[in-house]
Amino acid sequence: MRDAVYKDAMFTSRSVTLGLLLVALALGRVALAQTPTDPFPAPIAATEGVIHVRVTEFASIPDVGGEAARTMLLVDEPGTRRLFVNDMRGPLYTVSYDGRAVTLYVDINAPAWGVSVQSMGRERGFQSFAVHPQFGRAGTPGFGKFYTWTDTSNTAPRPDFAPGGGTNTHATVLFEWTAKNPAAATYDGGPPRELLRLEQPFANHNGGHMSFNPLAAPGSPDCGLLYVGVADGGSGGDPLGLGQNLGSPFGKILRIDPLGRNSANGKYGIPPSNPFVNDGTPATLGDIYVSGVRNPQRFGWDPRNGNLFVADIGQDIVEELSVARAGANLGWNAWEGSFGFISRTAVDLTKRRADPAVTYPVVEYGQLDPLLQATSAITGVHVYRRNTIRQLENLVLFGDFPSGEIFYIRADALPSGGQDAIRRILLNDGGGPKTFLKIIQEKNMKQGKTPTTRADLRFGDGPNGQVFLTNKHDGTIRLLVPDAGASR
Ligand SMILES: [Ca+2]
Ligand SMILES: [Ca+2]
Ligand SMILES: [Ca+2]
Repeated sequence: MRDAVYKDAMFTSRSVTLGLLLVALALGRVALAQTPTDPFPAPIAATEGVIHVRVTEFASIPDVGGEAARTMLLVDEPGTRRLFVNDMRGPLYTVSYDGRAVTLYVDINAPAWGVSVQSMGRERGFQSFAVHPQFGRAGTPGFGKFYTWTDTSNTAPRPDFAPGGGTNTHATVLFEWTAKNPAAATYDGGPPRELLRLEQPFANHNGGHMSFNPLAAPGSPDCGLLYVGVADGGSGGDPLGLGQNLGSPFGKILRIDPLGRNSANGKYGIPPSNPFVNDGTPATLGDIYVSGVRNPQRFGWDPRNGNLFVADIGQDIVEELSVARAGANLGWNAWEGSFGFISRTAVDLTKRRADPAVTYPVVEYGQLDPLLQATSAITGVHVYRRNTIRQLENLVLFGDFPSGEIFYIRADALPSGGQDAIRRILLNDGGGPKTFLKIIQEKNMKQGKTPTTRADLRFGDGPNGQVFLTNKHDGTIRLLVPDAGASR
C-alpha cells in the first residue's frame, strides 16, 4: 500500500507531517486516494538474466546509541590509502584497505564544531562528503581539505539561497575542513569554514550526493571541481517549482570550485566552463551544472567514456537513471521519468519523451513493481569496467534502496527509457543466492536484533574498482568479490 501522505515516509514528528499536510492542502496538491498510473504493467524480469555475485563481510561500523550506523557514503582516499565512510548522525570513520581497522576520524556533530547536525527522520542528516583530490599532496592548495554536506538545525546564519516558500524547517550547509596532517589517524584541524548555506522549505529532500570527478587527472579542467547534488527542497511534486527554475540552486546538481572565491558570497569559486556562466542571462545561476532533478541522491561516472549517471529518486510512479551532460535538464517537475508529470497519482502516458530540450532517462522503473516495497527509491551508481568479477564486466550497477534490489544494465548498449533492459543481481554469501535484504535480515538475527524490513542499500567505491554495499540496519560493510575458484 502506498504512503497516504508522502511517499518518502521520513517524518518522525506528527506535527511536522500535519503541518506539511496543511501546506499541501493549501496548495491543492493532495490527490484523493486513487490507483496510480502504472506506466510499466509488465514487471521487471524476476529470473531472466539474473547474475549471481559473491559477497563477503568487510568491516563493521559501530552502533550509535544502540542503533545501527546510518551508513550513507563510502569513498576511497588514495592519498592516505584509506576508505572514508559516514554515519548520517555525524561520525566520519576511516577504514583500512583490509577492513580490519575502523577509526572515528571526526564527528562533525561534536559540540566543539558548532555544526549541529539535524538528523531526525530518514532524510535529514550528514548527507554526503568529498575528499579533495589533493588531500594527501603536501604543497597543493587542496592539501588536507575535505567537504561535508549536512543538514543543520542552526538556522541563525543568513542563508545564501532561500527557496521563496515553505516553512524554513532547517538549513543544509557545505563546510570545508582542513586537516594539518592528512595522514593522521584522527582529524587534527580547526573548526570548518562555511561555503554555502541553503534554507530548506520542507524537511524532506535535502542535500544529495557530492563528489569530485574521480576520473579527472591532476591539472585537467575538471580536477578539483566539486559536484554537489541539491534536491528540490521537498514536500511532494516540487510545489515551489524549483527544479525548472534556473535562478535557484534547488533541484540541481551544482559544480563549484571550493578553493575559488568568485561566487556571489565570495566563499567558493564558479568554474568559467559551467554551462550558465556565459549564457548571456544573468538570471541563471553560474553554479548550476545540471537542472531538473528531484532528489539526486547518487551519481557516478563511467571510467571508460566519462558518462555521468544520475540516479534521481522519483515521486510516486517512476524511478530513473539518466546520463547527464553539462547543462542538461533532466525534466523534473515537468516530467517524471519519460512521462509528463501530473500529480502524485498520475503521469501522462500519451506524452512520452516529447520535449527535445529535456534529457530523459536511459532506464526507469515503476514503483508498483512486485519486486519493490511500498516505498521505492533509486540509488547507484557504479559502472563496472574491471574484469576482476567477470560477470559484472561492462555493467552499470544501481539499485532500489528500500527493498535492497540490485539491478544492472549494459554500459555499452544504453536503452532509451523503460524498464525492459533492467536485470537483477542476487548475492551469494556462501548460502546460495539471496537478496541483499535477506542477507541483512540474517545478520540481524545473529546480532540478536529484530530483522529489518528495509535494506537502505547504498553502493561504495573502493580502490581498483572495488564495489562495497552498505546499509543502515546491521552496521556491516560488504564487498563484492570474484567467485571462489575464479582465476583472479
Ligand atoms: Ca528539504
Ligand atoms: Ca547565467
Ligand atoms: Ca527526470
